[in-house]
Amino acid sequence: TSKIIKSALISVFSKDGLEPIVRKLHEQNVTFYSTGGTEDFIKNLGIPVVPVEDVTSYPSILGGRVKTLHPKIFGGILNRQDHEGDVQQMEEFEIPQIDLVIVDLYPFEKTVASGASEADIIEKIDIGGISLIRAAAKNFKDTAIVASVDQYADFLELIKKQNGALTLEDRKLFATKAFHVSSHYDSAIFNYFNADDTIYKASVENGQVLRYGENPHQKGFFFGDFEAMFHKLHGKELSYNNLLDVDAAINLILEFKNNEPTFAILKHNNACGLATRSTMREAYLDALAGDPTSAFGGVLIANGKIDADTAREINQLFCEVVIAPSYDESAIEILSEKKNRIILVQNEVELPQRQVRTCLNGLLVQDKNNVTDNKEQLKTVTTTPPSSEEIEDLLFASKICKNTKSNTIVLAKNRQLIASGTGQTSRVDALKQAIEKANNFNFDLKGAVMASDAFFPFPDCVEIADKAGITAVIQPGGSIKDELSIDYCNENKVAMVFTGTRHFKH
Ligand code: 93A
Repeated sequence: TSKIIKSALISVFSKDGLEPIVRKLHEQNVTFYSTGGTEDFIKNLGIPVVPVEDVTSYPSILGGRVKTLHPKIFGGILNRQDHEGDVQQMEEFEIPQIDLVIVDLYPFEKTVASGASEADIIEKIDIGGISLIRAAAKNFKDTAIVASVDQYADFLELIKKQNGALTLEDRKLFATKAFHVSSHYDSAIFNYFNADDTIYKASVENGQVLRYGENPHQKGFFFGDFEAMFHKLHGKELSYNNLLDVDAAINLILEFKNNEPTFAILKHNNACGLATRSTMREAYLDALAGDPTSAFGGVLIANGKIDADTAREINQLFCEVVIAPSYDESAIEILSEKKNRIILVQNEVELPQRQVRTCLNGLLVQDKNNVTDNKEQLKTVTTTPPSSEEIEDLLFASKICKNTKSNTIVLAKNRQLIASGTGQTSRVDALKQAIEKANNFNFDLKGAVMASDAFFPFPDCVEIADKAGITAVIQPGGSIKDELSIDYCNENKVAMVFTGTRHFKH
């Protein structure tokens, strides 16, 4: 798969750094083909070069707009050397083999940035160069591509190291970089043409428009296939905030996919109620009991079928959205009594494994947090171990914690979310908020468990929790002051387990 380079087409805007490449390739008797300015540059090095015009028998026309766009050039780049027919046609049409293409495109972005006129900018849309790049990259099995001045140095080092030869892996890597160059280049052209948001506005006409964004003065759009994920049985159009809540809800309930009936109520993307019970009705009622105040206007989700009994209970609550994998016919009838209530059937659809959000003038991309804490992973760090009921509650709490905005503390007992502190700037504040909420709704925290999305830098949290009646704690561990929290727990017979996995969510 390693191939020595014998011929090269070079057509570059930036000649900086080209000379040592040309000299190195010349040492191994490479035949050069080239365009106007680049050809002059090579000739001036005293190295022989064939003008593309000699290959095409065509001059550069239309002021240089058409110089390399010719079957004899593209044939030389795109032919497959293991295809009998290709080899024959190469001979038949006297097409020269081109093993390597070096291109550096017209500087489109720089020209835009310089404030040049539209005519000048349009002239800097490279057509031949981008085609050469795409052709060579497509045919990486036989042809090598260097697609930017930024790659000259790496390429030179490689051919020096490998005596003028490239492996298939090398060629594929350069092809990958080439498509990166070409896609970036086309995006820049698109952004220039779309400067007044023509396409953004066109999507309004395409019906992906939302009533508004997060607030009524913000425009909002959804780009995705909602219908593939959900079947809407009833209710008004989903808003931007509804969609965010639905996203949070399905990710949260996924943690309880194969559990007994589990019901969750969300507000502002966080769970304000969640319970696992032997029937869906009980699960709903105990989720609601977690925070009946916040549940008003919330998004509801069940991990299993919603029956008529559950629907009757839900019907007493004002809620925006109800989601479940299925419903009894009578449950749909009951839930549909409220005109605006959105009822969704959730289909089994894979969720994206990457998460994207804008950041500064670009994007942040990350893998989805697919780790769910499990029993095997827990490390008891205290002399008092958690009971088996506590272990179950700890894992239950940690699933909610993972799906709640940081900093978060989740308090749970008997597979019921009792209270959480969400999105706080300090962990102590999150804990205090959770305890206060639990007290407001008359929960007895004696024997409750606490989950934290990240480690405790000080022993203050375990102390406050202990004094509130909490008997077991789950947290990632890993603070340099872990020992202080562990010591406190040992002295006060609190059980603590480490997971080793942090669950920030911002
Ligand atoms: O105007 S083009 O789009 N038409 C072409 O056929 C063509 N072929 C190569 N521009 C074309 N190129 C570009 O010319 C290359 O991408 C490179 O940026 C430049 C090199 O021109 P010269 O060798 O004359 O300096």
